[in-house]
Amino acid sequence: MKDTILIIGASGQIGTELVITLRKIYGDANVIATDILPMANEELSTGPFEVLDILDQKSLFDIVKKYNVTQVYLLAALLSATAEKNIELGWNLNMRSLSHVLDLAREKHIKKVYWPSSIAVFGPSTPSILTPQRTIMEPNTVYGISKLAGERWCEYYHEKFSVDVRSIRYPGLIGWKSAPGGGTTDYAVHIFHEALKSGQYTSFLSDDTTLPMMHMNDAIRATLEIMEAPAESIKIRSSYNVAGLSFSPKELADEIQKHIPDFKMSYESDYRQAIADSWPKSIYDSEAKTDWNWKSSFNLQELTSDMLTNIKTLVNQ
Ligand code: NAD
Ligand code: AKB
Repeated sequence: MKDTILIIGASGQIGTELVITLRKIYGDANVIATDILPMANEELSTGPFEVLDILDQKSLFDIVKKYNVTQVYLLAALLSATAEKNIELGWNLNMRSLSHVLDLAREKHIKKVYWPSSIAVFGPSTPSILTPQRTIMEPNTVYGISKLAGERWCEYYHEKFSVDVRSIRYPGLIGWKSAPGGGTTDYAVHIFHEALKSGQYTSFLSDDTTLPMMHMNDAIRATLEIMEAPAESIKIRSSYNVAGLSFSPKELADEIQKHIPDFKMSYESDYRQAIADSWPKSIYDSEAKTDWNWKSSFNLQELTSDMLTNIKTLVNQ
């Protein structure tokens, strides 16, 4: 039987790109895009789109049955910065959405689940350089706590109920097709748009705040690779570390200045600084490399050049 895929949170930064990529592989009609918001991006109109609040379990069930869904990619969440501003919704949405989807798999209505975790599962007591897969995990943000609890929930459902759930701890994701949705790493997307529009940017993180990041193309490829790997090669059912590259706002600004010599960067840290300071600077990902052949492909020069070229083309269209 051919798979039918349901994407929840399809209008977001990752969802938009994942829908486009999955429709190329599985066919437009077999990838159902859903979001709590009505369709805002025309690129999602190539196939089915439904408004779905993931907290409404009955509507989720109805859509799964209507389309004979076999795989769910759950992307709806409140990200780190937004969740700190609304901790009840952050916890409720991030945890209940996962329970609703895992329960569908436990009851055998769907076969496979993808749910992303984050580097936010780590905290201030975690070794911050080349953070290993297994280490101290004491996150101090509601987002990080929800992701860590979600990871334990995924592993539990796999071990107790044989649910085929797969997950990656994404770093900050940088893509040109869609806007980021309220994270601490969002500066690394906004900076490109502002550099081209106004020639200046004020970073809400300090110049030397190094964080793990990844080009969106690599993140989408990693997602497809882990989902397509044979079940027996997925040995970690909580979530896998994956590394892309690491840089600070100053290093990114310096790289942008090679393309836009007059680009001016200034720094005004806000509440997101404390979140960033609690996260690793770099990630060690040998398990993902060994288990499902993960390999990143963008360095800072390539990422900067790709972002500037594509955003320039987009705004000139
Ligand atoms: P986003 O904020 O851009 O998108 C989330 C989408 O979920 C939005 O379109 C929103 O409208 C939708 N949504 C919110 N509440 C909903 C509800 N009740 N029902 C249905 N949809 C709802 O987020 P993103 O960046 O695309 O992230 C997707 C996932 O990846 C999240 O779990 C996030 O934690 C994880 N992640 C993202 C990054 C990153 O850098 N973007 C890094 C690590 C992990
Ligand atoms: C955020 O900043 O909240 C996300 C993440 C790293 O999870 N980009």
